[in-house]
Amino acid sequence: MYELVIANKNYSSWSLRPWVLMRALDIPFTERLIPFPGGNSRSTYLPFSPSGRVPALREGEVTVWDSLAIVEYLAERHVGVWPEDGIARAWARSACAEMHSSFTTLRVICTMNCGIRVDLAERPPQLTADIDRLGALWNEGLARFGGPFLAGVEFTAVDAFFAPVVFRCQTYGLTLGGEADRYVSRMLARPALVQWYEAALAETFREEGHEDEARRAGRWTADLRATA
Ligand SMILES: N[C@@H](CCC(=O)N[C@@H](CS)C(=O)NCC(=O)O)C(=O)O
Repeated sequence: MYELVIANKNYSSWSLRPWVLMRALDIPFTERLIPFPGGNSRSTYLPFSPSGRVPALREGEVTVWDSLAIVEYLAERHVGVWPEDGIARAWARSACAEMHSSFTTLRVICTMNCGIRVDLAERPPQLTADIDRLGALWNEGLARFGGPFLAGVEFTAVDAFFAPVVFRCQTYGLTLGGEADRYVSRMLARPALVQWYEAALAETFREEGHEDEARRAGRWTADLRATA
């Protein structure tokens, strides 16, 4: 049985990726959620992950860290992680790698915080550029492979990789244009995302670093999270 080590569902975008993929594909695992301790969290996660970061997937003697490595590990063991069609698979892998290495401004300004709604204070050109690129990428995948998911009819790793961005669209009211906006609505209704979201809203622990980042982003118009 796999054990997936993750952090707070409200904040941890990297944890969400393998979690939502495994849920969507019905891959059984036990979840070990270790909330961000505040300050330097590396020592908290080091017993579970050599990088001191989560997510980490553990199976017997094997530990796999980093969301992309986890996805590839799962792809060697389960069907459906990547699209069956070779062209869609190449596109999906490229889009995942782009998400992994780019969209820095989006990640920094619009940190994942599932349970709040924010009016962005400003939209610097680099944020607009990231949002435009996102819209172009999603609209390309949806048009080329026919939807309803980014690389075709099935939910695959590329949808899991962009699931944190779907929550960011909801939190910060980002619109991407065209079919991409309908994709956001479809994704938010998927059972695996609904499960994650409900658990995120139910969390009562807060971590000041993440809260500060979200305060810097703009004016909060709602905080839907449970209070202790
Ligand atoms: N590239 C890594 C990033 C992992 C990452 O940064 N995780 C955050 C949680 S969302 C973390 O563990 N932060 C703790 C720290 O950096 O001290 C991945 O894809 O898994």
